[in-house]
Amino acid sequence: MEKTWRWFGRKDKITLPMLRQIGVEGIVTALHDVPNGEVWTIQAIEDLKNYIQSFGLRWSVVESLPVCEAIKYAGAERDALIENYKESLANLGKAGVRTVCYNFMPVIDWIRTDLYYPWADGTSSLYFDKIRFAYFDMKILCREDSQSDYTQEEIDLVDELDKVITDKEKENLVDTIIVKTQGFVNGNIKEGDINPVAIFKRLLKLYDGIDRDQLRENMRYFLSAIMPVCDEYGINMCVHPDDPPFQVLGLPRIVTNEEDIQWFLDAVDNIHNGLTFCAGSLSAGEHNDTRTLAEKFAKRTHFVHLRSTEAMAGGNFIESSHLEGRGHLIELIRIFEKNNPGLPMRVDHGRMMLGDEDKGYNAGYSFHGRMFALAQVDGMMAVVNDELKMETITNFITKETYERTIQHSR
Ligand code: DNO
Repeated sequence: MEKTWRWFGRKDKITLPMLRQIGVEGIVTALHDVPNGEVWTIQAIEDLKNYIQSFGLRWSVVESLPVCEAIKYAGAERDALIENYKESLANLGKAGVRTVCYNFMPVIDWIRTDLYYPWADGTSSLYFDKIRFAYFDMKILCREDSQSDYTQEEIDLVDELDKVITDKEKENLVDTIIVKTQGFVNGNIKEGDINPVAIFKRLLKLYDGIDRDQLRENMRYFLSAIMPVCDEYGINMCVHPDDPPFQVLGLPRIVTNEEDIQWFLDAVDNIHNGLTFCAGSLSAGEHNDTRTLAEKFAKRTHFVHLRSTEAMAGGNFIESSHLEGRGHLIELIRIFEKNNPGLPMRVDHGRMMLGDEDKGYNAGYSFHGRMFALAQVDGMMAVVNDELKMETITNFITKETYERTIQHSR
């Protein structure tokens, strides 16, 4: 697999020369300064590509070319936005950047309730606590009918929490769920926005009456419209699974499990319509086994995120070590290297460690933690590639011996 790294552009404190030193080969990035929905010009793309190349690296994957909300909920501006999207894709194609990651999650991208969940060894990682999330939904957003999404036991726990939670904790919850984890990925809400909860509620309203079937149709519409450009320029689109992979806040989520993945692959049956296999997102749902999904969808996977999670009691999950948890990363590398070798892969989030905490990195995107994870994954890849080499040699020897035996017996 190609070792790639998510880099947030020239302003990223983790610089390209640093990445060269730790063995990164390809860069995963986006034109972060271009507002969502606007065309990525060929000049801006070429500029960034050349900058990356001047450090001996290549721009391997775009993450993300964001899909505007109006495309997802089929607003009046949908066709105009799709035209812009196609133009950006064509420009990327002309510049030779041909793997494009995006997501089709309404309003909210990935969700965590805690950015610094402590481990006994002094490091920390990202965490999702179902009751705190339900608290945000029921007591902060005060979403109509939210109660019907939770069990009586969960509702009671939310009421208990309400008695002890501090204002600071409530503020942190809002900041974590809809600002810190979102600002740098989807542009809906940014750091510094006044009253993010009100903005968020307005966004939720846009999806009134849109269920899973309708969202699926909107995804089919979008993919069908862009496929001709992808065919022309050889662009591989790869949708990121919903993180976590279940329904939230009354919004439809449509990339959560095997059936969902099969649906969108069949809906637009074109090799350029593919998947970002995010082991972390998929493994956060107990209904998913990453190994089965990888076996099934390896050929339509264009990009891999290697990260693991540990599902815990009550619907909580934690981002675990890359060597452990429900991600089964060693086995995934084996499956991908056998069935679709050489895919770009990036270690996804890493733990906060050794001073990462004070650097102001984007949530999840620490330096030491990700470097540590990359070293672990590098080791896993070396072992798998060795195994595969041995397998080829053994097959060759067996075949030779077999043929010689046959010849002798003739
Ligand atoms: C979170 C990321 C996601 C991902 C987008 C792709 O860390 O994995 O935000 O970049 O969903 O569009």
